[in-house]
Amino acid sequence: MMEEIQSKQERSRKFETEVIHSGYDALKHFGSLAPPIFQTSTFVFPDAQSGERRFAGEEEGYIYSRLQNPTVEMLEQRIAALEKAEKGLAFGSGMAAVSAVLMGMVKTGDHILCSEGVYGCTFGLLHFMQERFGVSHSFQSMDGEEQIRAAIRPETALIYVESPINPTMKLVDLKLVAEIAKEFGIPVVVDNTFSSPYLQRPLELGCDVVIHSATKYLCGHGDVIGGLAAGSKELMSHLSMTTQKDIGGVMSPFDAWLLLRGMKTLPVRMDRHCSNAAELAKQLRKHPRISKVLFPGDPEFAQYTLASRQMDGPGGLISFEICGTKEDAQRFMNALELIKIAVSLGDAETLIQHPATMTHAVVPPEDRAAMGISETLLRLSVGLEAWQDIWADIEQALNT
Ligand code: 4LM
Repeated sequence: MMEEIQSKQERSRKFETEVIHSGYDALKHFGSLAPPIFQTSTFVFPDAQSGERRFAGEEEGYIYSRLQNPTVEMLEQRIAALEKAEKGLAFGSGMAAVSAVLMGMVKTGDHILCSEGVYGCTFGLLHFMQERFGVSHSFQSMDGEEQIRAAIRPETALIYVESPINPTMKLVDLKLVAEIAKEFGIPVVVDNTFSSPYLQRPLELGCDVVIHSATKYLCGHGDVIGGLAAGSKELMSHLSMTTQKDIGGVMSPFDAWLLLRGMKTLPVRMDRHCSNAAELAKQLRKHPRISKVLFPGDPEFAQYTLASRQMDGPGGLISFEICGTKEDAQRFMNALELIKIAVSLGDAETLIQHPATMTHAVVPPEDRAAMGISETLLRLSVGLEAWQDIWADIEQALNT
């Protein structure tokens, strides 16, 4: 136990340094402490032959910002360092990253095995791929070895999981899934948005690709829509030359710069998100008008042992059910004063949303029920304010 704590501390010390310095060398940029924003669409070739060689991949050098941009590359190198990957890729949104990875890794006739739930737009994309491109999928709780094995079909080409799952907070044992997938030669893709690499690094557990909606904790300030993916050099290069380049959902240099800036404070922000959420979960659990609390840091959480082993902290998201009906849940939201009603998560401001009518409204009611999303479930993205103020707001709204 002591060794485990020590190694967690060492890892986070290194992480705290890397998140500030990786991907950028000031002395290569006139000593500018802040990274320059290369706000350009295209790059000038010294002569026609050089242009020809660059297009043929025979000469190093930039061509066009949909293919590569120096500021965006700094961010790609940073996420690779943090996720312990060989190579990172940046996209214009989390969904651009999800779609580029999925479309780049499967083909017609393949099957994608998914965790018991996924973000609503990922659900929509999976259905679109099924209807238009003949790529099937199934959702599966992955609680045990036998369950995972039984869900793998001959045509399963990819395993796609969120952990924790949005918004039910259920966890997937990433090491177990990766071990079984290896036996079958199936790659495992993990959407690591809810944890951020500060709390969970799926590649270290044997998974193959990590995806982030960088819009969330990595940005941390609610002012960027962005996505990231990281994995082996071979796979990321394949994606970069196919679905990233040709579908073209790339990130702008300015958004990459905002992310490079926001990410520097990820560890300090995340520690505060985690401690605030832990205090609030305790209060919510005690309140008579709350019927269920879903928070990986709660000792009564069904997968508390797995959370303690797999994650370096519980994260800043709490889902809870309030007693009553959907209308009661909406009345409670409307009575909040400090907490903002908004989708998204990981910002300084505490946000609340109603998954059944917001992030997961596109999911049909029966699928929502199977995922564990009820009409009274609310998702709280705990911000960086004083937790006592957040609790006071929740308490007054519950009493209204
Ligand atoms: C939300 N989520 O939950 P972009 N993966 C996960 C996500 O939660 C999201 C995305 C991908 C929410 C947005 C409104 C686990 C988004 C998609 O929004 O495309 O950056 O990420 O509130």
